[in-house]
Amino acid sequence: MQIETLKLPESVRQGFIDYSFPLVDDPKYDPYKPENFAQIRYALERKMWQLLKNVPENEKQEADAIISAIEKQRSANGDPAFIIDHFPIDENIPATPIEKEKSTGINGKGIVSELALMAIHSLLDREPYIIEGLRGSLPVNQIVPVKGEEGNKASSMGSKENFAPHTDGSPDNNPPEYLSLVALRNEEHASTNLGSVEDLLKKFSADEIETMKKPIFSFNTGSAFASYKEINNLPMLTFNENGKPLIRINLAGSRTDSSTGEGKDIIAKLTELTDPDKHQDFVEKIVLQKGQALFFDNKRCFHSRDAFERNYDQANSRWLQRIVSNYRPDLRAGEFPSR
Ligand SMILES: O=C(O)CCC(=O)C(=O)O
Ligand SMILES: [Fe+2]
Repeated sequence: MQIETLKLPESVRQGFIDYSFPLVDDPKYDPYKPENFAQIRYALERKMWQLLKNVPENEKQEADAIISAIEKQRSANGDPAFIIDHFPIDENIPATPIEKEKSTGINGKGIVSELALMAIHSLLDREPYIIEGLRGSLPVNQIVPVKGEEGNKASSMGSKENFAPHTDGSPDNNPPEYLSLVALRNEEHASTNLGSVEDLLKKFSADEIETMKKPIFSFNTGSAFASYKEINNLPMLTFNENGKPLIRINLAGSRTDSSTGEGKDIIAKLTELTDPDKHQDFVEKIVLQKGQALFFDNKRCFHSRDAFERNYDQANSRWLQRIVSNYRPDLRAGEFPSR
């Protein structure tokens, strides 16, 4: 898979920060209050677009590359991932939160990187949403290595162990379609690994692919969720309207299981092929640097994170922020939000 890295023009980065800061700096304004959430997303999306369309001549090429990547990503047909470099992030990054729930940004209300993630998802025609019960039920999740969770292989709170390959929301009725991660800090150089399902399927026979399409798989949550959830009798492989393969998987422990032997064999083969330590050529190792944001189709890719040693000083520990989103429903066409 090709993962393009595109630079956000400086005038867009700075313009977005200048626009957002008065907003988040107002202690009375909570962007994540439900009635504000939709409104602010719309305002941020418009601002980002306006900035991209009005760059000075010397930044036109950079801006056009971003606009073209955004347009390609709107239909789930082209490359399933891209990286935006020079992403708007807070100038003074606060200490990495100890707790998984809340960022300690401006007034505890979130910081500019969170708002920029929302703006880009909206431009991609996706609506960020809140995963109820996960990490304080906030739209932006703080991905930090949590003390006491070092050995957790099934959660982004872990560190010392590889975080197993997965798609987000595997036990959900409607797993997120799109996902992004922005790095505020990654001094530990922990790698996020991304592979495309299209490339992965080349390693499977036609019979094995048929097995993946059978409703013989079950998926359950791990410890990150407030309450246990499972979903049964589903295929792990489906296809979108462009014929692109979509997967639902979580290879940590028994978070994906099957009622049949052939299903179990598939899970074993997937575990083997996607092992983060095996460095397969179809898996990209991405060490997100401060100010880089990775955007990808959650179902057209699987992702994992390599083991790393958390900074002893928690204040400087790795800190990513994540948003998930689904296609924006077309209300006029009678579509209703799936969540
Ligand atoms: O920490 C990482 O690089 C990946 C985290 C992850 O899988 C997630 O937040 O969904
Ligand atoms: Fe994930």
